[in-house]
Amino acid sequence: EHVNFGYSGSHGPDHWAENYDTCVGKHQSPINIQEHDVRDINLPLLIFSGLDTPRKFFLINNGHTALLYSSKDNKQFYMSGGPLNGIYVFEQLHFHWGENDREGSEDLINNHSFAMELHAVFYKDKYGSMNDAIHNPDGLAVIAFFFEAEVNDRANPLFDTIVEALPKIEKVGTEIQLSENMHLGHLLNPAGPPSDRMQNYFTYNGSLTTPPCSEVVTWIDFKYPLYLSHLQIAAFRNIRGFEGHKLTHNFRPVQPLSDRRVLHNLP
Ligand code: 1SD
Ligand code: ZN
Repeated sequence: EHVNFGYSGSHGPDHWAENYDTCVGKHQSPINIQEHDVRDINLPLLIFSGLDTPRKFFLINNGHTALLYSSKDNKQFYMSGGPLNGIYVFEQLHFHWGENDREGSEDLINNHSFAMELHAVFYKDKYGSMNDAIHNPDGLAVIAFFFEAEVNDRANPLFDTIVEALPKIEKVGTEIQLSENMHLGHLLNPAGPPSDRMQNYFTYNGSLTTPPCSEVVTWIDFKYPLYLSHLQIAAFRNIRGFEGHKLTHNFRPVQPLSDRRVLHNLP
């Protein structure tokens, strides 16, 4: 197993630029979103299509995160509108977490770290694939959901299928098909689309939060968090990374905002 990057020690974020120049770029992610510095704006409606179809999903431990993807022939989950020009096709979703519930998100809001962050990665349809899209400034769009630990420690049943499958992908490179077809619409938007919740987001131009840190991502961060129980979040910390240690944290520290301005779409 070849470790190309990690989250601590000699492979940690401070060393990424040694192998990947872009990681010291001026428009990197994640960032700390300061609400008093954002510009309120009314963007066109952010539109999702194909959210309502339950799909077969695969869960994989790639050594950096737990990642879900749907079968390749199945490209019916699209996003458009909002800050985006053109149509973006869903590729995969994955998670970032920390050693405890007080850290774990990549972007912060008013210096606040959430316990976890979900990224659903989309590439621009006209570029045809993730690999080609990544070479274009408007190539990718990532929607981010923050998670808090439920104060009453209630589990979120919508995430049970994923959480229960995590022990089966403990080792790097392992992959399983989820036992139940998943309904992304329910998972990401329990209130049922379209709703104001999905129109209340921050958006800015940034990068992949992992090497090669390409500055090609339109970030869309939903303001209101989702909830999981403490135990559901803790289950993610048990999957293993490259050296066989538990992957206890996999978030990149915040990067300078530089000359960028974060927009806040008013629902
Ligand atoms: O960390 C992910 C990485 O796993 C990969 O999915 C990449 C896209 O190729 O995106 C980054 S992130 O910026 O979505 N965290
Ligand atoms: Zn991510």
